[in-house]
Amino acid sequence: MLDKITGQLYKKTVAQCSEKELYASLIHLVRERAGRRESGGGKRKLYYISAEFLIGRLLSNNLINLGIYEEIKNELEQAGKSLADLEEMEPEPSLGNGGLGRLAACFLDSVATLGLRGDGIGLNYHMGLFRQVLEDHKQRELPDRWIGEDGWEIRRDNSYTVNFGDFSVRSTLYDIEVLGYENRTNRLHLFDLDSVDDRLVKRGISFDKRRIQENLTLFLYPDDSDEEGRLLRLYQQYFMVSNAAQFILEEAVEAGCTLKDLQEYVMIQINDTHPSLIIPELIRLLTERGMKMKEAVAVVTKCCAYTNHTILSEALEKWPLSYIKEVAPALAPVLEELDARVKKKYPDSGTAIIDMDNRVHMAHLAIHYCRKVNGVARLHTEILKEEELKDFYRIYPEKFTSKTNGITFRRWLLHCNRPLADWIRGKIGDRFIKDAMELNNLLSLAGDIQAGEEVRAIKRRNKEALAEYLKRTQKLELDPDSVFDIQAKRLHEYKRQQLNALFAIHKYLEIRSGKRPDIPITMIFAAKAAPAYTVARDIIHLILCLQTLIERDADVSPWLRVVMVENYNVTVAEKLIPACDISEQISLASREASGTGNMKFMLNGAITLGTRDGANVEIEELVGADNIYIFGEDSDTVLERYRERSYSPLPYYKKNPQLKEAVDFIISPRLRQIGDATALNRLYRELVFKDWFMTFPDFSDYLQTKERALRDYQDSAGWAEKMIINTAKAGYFSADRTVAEYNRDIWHLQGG
Ligand code: 26Q
Repeated sequence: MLDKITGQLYKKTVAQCSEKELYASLIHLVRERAGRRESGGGKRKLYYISAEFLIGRLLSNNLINLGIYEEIKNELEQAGKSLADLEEMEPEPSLGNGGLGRLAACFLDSVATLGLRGDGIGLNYHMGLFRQVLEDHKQRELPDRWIGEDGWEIRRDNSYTVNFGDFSVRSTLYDIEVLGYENRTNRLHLFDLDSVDDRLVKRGISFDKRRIQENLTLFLYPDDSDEEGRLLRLYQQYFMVSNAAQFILEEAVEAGCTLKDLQEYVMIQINDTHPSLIIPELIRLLTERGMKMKEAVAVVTKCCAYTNHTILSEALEKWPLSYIKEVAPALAPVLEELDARVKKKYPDSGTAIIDMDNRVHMAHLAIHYCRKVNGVARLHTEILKEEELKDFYRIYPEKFTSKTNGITFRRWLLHCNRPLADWIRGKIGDRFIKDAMELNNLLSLAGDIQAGEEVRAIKRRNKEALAEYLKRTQKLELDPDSVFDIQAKRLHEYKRQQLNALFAIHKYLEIRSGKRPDIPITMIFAAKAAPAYTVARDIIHLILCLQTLIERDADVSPWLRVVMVENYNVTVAEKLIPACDISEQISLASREASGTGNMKFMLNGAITLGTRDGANVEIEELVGADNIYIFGEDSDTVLERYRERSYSPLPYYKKNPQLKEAVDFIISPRLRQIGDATALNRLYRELVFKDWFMTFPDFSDYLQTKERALRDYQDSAGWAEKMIINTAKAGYFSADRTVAEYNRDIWHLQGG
């Protein structure tokens, strides 16, 4: 099959082609086949608009979704070539920070797989999230250029004008085809600016933030914590929504829409508030075309829905009205009008769009002027309704709905863990690929000795593969005979990598004092910190110092290893997740909206060690208390503490000698010899005097629960039973289920 393409393109057989030629031929082949699958579906179309699409590498997934993976792999093998080598050539498009961006990518896969008409709309960042290098026990950031000559992007003819306050720009559209599993092909539309200049990037990832016409789509914005560059981010947002609005109206009108009936043609899902300016922008365009304000507002409200991904107030976007007047002056009167309508109807200032300090609350805008608002897990939605957004819930109870996140099993099982996928196929057939609830049929194998040995053998092979990969790419040495305990996610205080690091210190001191664990433990961390987020950088520093300390300690290192894997991204996740025994999901209860890594680990047979937070709550319900390790205070207690502002870490520190010993070790001479005393001191003080995410109250329970997990791990048959139950119960977390629910309750698209 590939021979035909290489013949056409290069007049060569597969065996004669270079890797570069084969890679280009595969892209060609995929495109040819993808293009044949676009028909079907009803009149209404979904536009999933998001500042991030963390799509990851596409080659293998596209081959899987076309159903030709095995065939191509064999054809290459017969010609003496390896598909794995070609996969490694593909640069990863890291067009997202973490969960929110990856969710958008999983949803695109599921929308196409369910045969629904739905495209993504975002920005064509020339550099995705920075590449992380770990040096001198610190994170350094490098630019990550991913666009090359042979890629998946197709340049389109669409081009629009975007008017900013002081100048105008023209856009260019690039498309990436999104192939559903044995179903339709949709598109990811990424808008770019022709005048972008890559040469603006100086040392690392720094660049002149004021030269908007040259830098607008240069970078994915990596910070959710610093003030600098906020204006640039607003320029990016307006560029995205202005293009999106023009594009959507153009497509609708072409399909026969009269604008008054826009909701019959268009459904827009707004991924967090980042694209929420599409609401006033669409209203503006409709009134420009002669529609009355009142009607335009009603029409647009019917077309839009908003997903909230966070309850952290610092992550809720508020823009000074003056910024909006500078960046998108045409939107200011529309926002003022929308705000006036709200204030007239609901005088309570807590629900205003523009507050007393003239800041525009993007979430408030989205809630008032969308038909639906959803949280991303049950607990998260409950907290929104009862706490964070309670004033809005009172006004619009019918708008609120919960949509527990999901993941695509094509990437997070079939592609990343072929041995397990094949094993499942052998046991229950392959219907689970399209109907994930079929995995439940594995339950009859839980407790089966033979089946247990088989899944353990697969896990063992995956651990070896990870060890081999990390040795080859990062010179890290891992012992596959040890238990792999993994925490892989963005670095954030609320996710509490620091709690896990305190465990590492505790364990280290225990081993030093002569108490060896029954089985060696490998603690694996993988995380990027926002460049401006000092505490997060300090936590990385601590972990790297511990890594070195233990590496150099011949008494401890046979029993405990701490490793920080460099440059965590989708590609690395695909290697880590199948090799995990214990999945760390230890956020402070109430802070993690859902988590999706937790689902990926569970699906791949890891057992969760976690708090009752986000989707962990739903995991616990599904697998039962025997098949998950839950610890720590619950969200009600935590929320109460926040309300009372009563929390102080000091009493815990003083009362608990094990905790004090671990925390004090951060500033011990042994660590300061390895690391940077300023950073270690700062972290120590942060914990002892603030501990904003309440690690100290959970420390003891965490310790005990983790020890229990480590003990249970040694009962191999019992552990294998838990593994099978976790995989069997993961079906609920298929993004196909999530997307089907969005469609049932929000989008109402016709299936293709
Ligand atoms: C905001 C303002 C200025 C600059 C940046 C930002 C910004 C950027 C990215 C704010 C938030 C994000 C990303 C948020 C995110 O990834 N949230 C995660 O979403 C997942 C999918 O729903 C959930 O599973 C996670 O629990 C949630 O943390």
